[in-house]
Amino acid sequence: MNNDKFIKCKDDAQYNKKTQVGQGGELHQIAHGDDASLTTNQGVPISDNQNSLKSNPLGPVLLEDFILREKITHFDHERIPERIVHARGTGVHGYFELTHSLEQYTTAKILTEVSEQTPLFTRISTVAGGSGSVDTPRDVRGFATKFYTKEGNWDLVGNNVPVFFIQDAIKFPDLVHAIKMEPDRGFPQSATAHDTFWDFISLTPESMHMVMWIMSDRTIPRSLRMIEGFGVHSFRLINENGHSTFVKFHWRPKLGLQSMIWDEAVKTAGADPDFMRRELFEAIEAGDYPEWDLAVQLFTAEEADKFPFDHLDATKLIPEELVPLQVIGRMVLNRWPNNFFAETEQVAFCPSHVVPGIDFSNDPLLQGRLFSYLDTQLSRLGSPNFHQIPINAPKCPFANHQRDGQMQMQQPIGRVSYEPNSLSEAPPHETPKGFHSAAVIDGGVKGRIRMDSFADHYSQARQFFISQTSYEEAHIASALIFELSKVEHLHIREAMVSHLRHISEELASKVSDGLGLQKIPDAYESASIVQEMPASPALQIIGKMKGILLGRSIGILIADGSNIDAINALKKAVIDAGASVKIVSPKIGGAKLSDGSMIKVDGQLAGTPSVLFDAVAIILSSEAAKELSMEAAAIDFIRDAFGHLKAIAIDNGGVTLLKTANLREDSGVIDALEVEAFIAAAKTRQWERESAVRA
Ligand code: HDE
Repeated sequence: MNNDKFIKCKDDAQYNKKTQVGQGGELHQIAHGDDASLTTNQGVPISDNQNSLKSNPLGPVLLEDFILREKITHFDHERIPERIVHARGTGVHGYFELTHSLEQYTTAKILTEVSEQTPLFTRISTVAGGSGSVDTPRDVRGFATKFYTKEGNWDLVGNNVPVFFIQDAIKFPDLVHAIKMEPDRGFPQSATAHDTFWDFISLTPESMHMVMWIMSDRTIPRSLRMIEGFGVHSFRLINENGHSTFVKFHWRPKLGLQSMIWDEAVKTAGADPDFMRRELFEAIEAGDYPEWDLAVQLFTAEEADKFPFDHLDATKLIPEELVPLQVIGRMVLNRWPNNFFAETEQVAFCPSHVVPGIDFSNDPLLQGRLFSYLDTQLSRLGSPNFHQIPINAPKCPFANHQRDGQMQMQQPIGRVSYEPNSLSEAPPHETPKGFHSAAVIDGGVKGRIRMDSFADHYSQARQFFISQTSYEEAHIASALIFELSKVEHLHIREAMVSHLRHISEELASKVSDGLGLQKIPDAYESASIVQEMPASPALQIIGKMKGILLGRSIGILIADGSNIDAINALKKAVIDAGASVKIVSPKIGGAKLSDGSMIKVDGQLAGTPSVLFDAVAIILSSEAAKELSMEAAAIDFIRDAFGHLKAIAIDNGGVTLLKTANLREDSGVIDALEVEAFIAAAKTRQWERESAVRA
């Protein structure tokens, strides 16, 4: 988008103007004559946008200045309430393409018309922080997609974790109050590491499975392009005969799963608070469109009855080993919004937005959500006409007799606004193809009852823990120690350890030891027997990392005198392998290389630490290496890359820096000339190094 440029001549209101036009040409500029003039919202051309109207040059400003008042009033009302949860989010347009028809199970066209592309908008968010919070807290990521299908909008509003904290929607306000900043002090922003969160959790045993997920590295993803997405609840698909099948939805990233190391996430927050948003933006700008497979788990009510848990309980998942995933299509995100507010902020997701052929299950958490989202959109967007905002409007025709309300943008014609009627020629009418609920027979005793089948709170938490690699298990223990060390009340720390004893005695004693508890607390009284479930490798992150460089970023630290051949050889190999390269140097203006040529620099050393990269190379002349050995930013660059288990390519200058940083060479530290070996090492983290850098 072009920027307005107005250059005020000293004494008169002559301006040099440049027209501002949005990409879609949607800007409300009104042309007067040949010129596209700046106008008020009433279309009145403005002659002076620099000075308010005064009674005399030194005098007070006049109330009469309608131009000033209109501009300031509009500005005063620019903000709308941010989302209560998931306030910070990043949205992108894209499409869904079905590759495998589910015709046998559903009438929904989006799930039956193979090769058809359905436009969509996906918003990925953190949960706890405000809209201005950082991108890399330890937090669940929301994963919400609005499909603009031929039969109306379908919103799949999920998370990057397949389970949730609570079983019943009535607990949601308590959970969110506990997780958000504490009301008396207004902090912490976007962090679970505080007393009220762990107090609530320690008194809510049903949250233990989710606790395992949020303490794992799933909640510190490397990139929004490298997360999975889950619809969480069971939904229903309904076919032509009215027969219904349960379904769980899964998004699987084409780039594979990848997470950060905790220390890396903490430092990234300082280096680039918008890291995730920027990374996604840059990928889309570069044409590296992120892609996910959509997969389903399908099962009948009879099969569900045999599961050793209740699939209507959102604290449980269905292991892939029990019900395998079937890939049915793919999502590509390929267009950044024109305007953040108009699209990402105003998009209104509601799990109740489904299309014919898709229906809800009785999951009590889902049932509560069906009410909550519509209600919250009314408060956020201020009008029942929020569906008319372009980002929310269906792309198929829609018509009914709902009328009026604040900010009505449509002008329905005629005298009829009711149904049935005989006065209009082609009134919108009911259709047999319309939405039908599954014909389910429900019965039982009315009451505030929680099913016995919801009582097992530890078995799947335990299954999750034993499914991890030893590195991931260690990260879960460290995360728990970190979080609980921030909790001031001893009894809360002890209560958490008493829950962990049902998940893993080893984990409980590690955490107890890490917290310095004098004695390991007794196990919490469990409402049911903990079942021994088999390990499910699909629950790991490391097992799902892809050994590819695609989508990753490599930083090369250079300075004046760096060897041009080494830089070029590395750059070529990295780009050929699908990654991007950024040159980091002490000065942003460029560096003079060994052959006297100048190289363009992408980031200045102090502002571009190695946390921003997946692997690094250090190519320095011996003089530059000596100079940088006195530079904290350079030492941190290599020390952090080492501590964060990254592959490091070094030449002789790099060796000097390595020694100054007091680091020892290992198999992940590679001679810069061994380009192939570096590429191979950069495709993963150097896990075996971890025991050398963290206890
Ligand atoms: Fe949400 N949730 N939620 N949630 N949620 C909201 O709706 C709510 C839950 C999720 O990018 C709110 O528009 C209740 C589970 C996402 O705009 C609100 C319960 C899952 C987003 C709300 C839950 C989610 C929200 C706040 C318990 C994963 C962001 C603003 C019954 C399956 C969507 C808004 C976006 C947002 C309520 C639990 C995912 C208040 C009552 C479980 C991705 O309506």
